[in-house]
Amino acid sequence: MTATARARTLVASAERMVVLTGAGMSAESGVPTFRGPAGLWKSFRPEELATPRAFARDPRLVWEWYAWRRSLVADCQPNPAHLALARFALEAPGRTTTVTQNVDGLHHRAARSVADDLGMSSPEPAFALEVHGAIHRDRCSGCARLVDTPAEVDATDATSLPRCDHCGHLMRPDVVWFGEPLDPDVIGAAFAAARAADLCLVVGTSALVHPAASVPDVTLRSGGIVVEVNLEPTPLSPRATSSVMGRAGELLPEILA
Ligand code: BV8
Ligand code: ZN
Repeated sequence: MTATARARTLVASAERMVVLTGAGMSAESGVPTFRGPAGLWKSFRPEELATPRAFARDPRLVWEWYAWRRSLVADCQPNPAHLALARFALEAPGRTTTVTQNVDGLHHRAARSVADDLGMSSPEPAFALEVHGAIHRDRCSGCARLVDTPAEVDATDATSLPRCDHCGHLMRPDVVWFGEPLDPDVIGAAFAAARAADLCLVVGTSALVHPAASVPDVTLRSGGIVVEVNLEPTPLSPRATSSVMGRAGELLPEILA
């Protein structure tokens, strides 16, 4: 039996599944991953820009990076991996919970388009828990007020950066930076789904960033198993019952068929 066929059998016999996704899930949509050559921006490592200290030191530079990523993501479409997962979740509501580290919103977009195709009123069962936030939303760095559809950011000079019309503080992307706590309700829901799952499907993540990277271990500790899909082995591979090497966009439609 091929690794893909085995993964498909394991997924088919799972009662409750939690899915953890990372940048590799969106790679085939054209969104650069973090590690490896594609992750660099103007020779900055993501960890150098995605921090409160970087924003305090040079908000214009940080906004220039997020404006670049926002415009890039806006031109990307969900790929067959996002669509297969959305269909799987919508066809058996309550059976699957998706937890994503991605801030690109592509899981939500896939959920909406598949729900339309299936003539379903609510895409919500296929919405992902965005534990690291969402790049298309702004949040005030002072009063935390959210702006869902922010204006395009002109990051050419610091005086033109967006400010809160309530308290005047600088707006920032509504993402979680390194050294910042995750939203306790969102990560709490992710861990609860991981505890209740008998299978954790891990797709396109190097499983290095915490606490998201410990979602599979929560499922393992509560007696469940891990199935991994990645281009290459990761620190998680030794703990996976099945590790399928390849591209998520090609493998997930087969595994979730
Ligand atoms: C916090 C949003 C505490 C912003 C991101 C325990 C141990 C060690 C360190 C820590 C620890 N606990 C906390 C830390 C510190 C830190 C951390 O984990 N550091 C790491 C670097 C060691 N964690 C934090 O700081 C977290 N906060 O702990 O707060 C606290 C508590 C109370 C009060 C104050 C503080 C916050 C972490 C969140 C940071 N924000 N993103 C933005 O996007 O700009 S993280 C960001 O990087 C992503 O969201 C993602 O999580 C991570 C990138 O990882 P991946 O998604 O896996 O991407 P990567 O490129 O690495 O890998 C891609 C994979 O896909 C590869 O394996 C590749 O082979 C594969 N692939 C590629 N193409 C394909 C594919 N697979 C299949 N198909 C393909 N086509
Ligand atoms: Zn404010």
